[in-house]
Amino acid sequence: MSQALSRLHDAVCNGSFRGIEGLVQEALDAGHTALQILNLALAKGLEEAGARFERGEYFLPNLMMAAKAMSTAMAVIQGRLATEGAAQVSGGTFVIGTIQGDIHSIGKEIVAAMLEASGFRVIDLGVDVKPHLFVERAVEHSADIIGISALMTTTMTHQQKVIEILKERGLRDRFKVIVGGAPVTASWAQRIGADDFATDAVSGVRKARRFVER
Ligand code: B12
Repeated sequence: MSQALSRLHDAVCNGSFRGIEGLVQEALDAGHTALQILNLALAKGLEEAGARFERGEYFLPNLMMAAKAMSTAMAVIQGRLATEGAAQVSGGTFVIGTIQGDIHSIGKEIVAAMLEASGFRVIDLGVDVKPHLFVERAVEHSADIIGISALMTTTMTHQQKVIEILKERGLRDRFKVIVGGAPVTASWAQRIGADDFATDAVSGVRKARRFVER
């Protein structure tokens, strides 16, 4: 890893959000793409913070600082992520949000940014989104795909409600549904009747593109 990326990785992991914009600029000046910065430095830095939390070396405030550092840095490269993917064809409309009871936003935002970079029109509903709102916004925006993020085993169960509402309203065939987030598995997706699942942004975007290219 280059020095610029390594400094960014450490800044996210240590939650040093002040001045992190300058470190992102240094990495860009050193010739790194926004996608490299995201995948090699920012995401890995947050991953490390999460691992320290799980080992009991970090507490919630450390995580919150790391998350703030990540989102501050993300704001600098968000536009570039979209430009880097601008040459690609339009992908359709993707409604995304984090399910009710869950406020984890970082993974969802990365997926949203990478979908945009890949040519999708993205409608981001934010966090703690009630199941019926996924359905109503998807209808309103004539979406092709609904993406539901959940980072906790306790909130993951609400992903199922979105699919139940789609069925109740006779809309199940109108949208593809992709469930995502660290606790989600293929068997969970199958059990609740989702069309697919993803536990990382790259495969999520690849699967989404497959749906609209059919
Ligand atoms: C950062 C973090 C926080 C931050 C969130 C900040 C923010 N703005 O998002 C803060 C500090 C606020 C937080 C709070 C809490 N957290 Co927290 N948090 C984490 C942590 C360390 C990292 C999550 C993260 O951002 N990862 C980085 C991103 C890039 O990865 P990702 O989210 O997995 O997303 C990727 C994929 O999953 C996928 N993806 C995600 N969504 C979607 C959607 C679609 C459609 C697709 C295709 C793909 C996709 O693509 C993404 C990019 O590659 C995890 C531990 C971990 N290792 O996951 C715990 C973790 C998720 N948190 C946990 C807990 C318990 C909590 C709290 C309840 C703590 C508390 N006691 O208050 C609260 C929850 C509040 C709530 N109601 O939601 C637990 C959940 C346990 C469980 N039951 O399953 C975890 C697993 C930690 C642990 N081991 O205990 N947390």
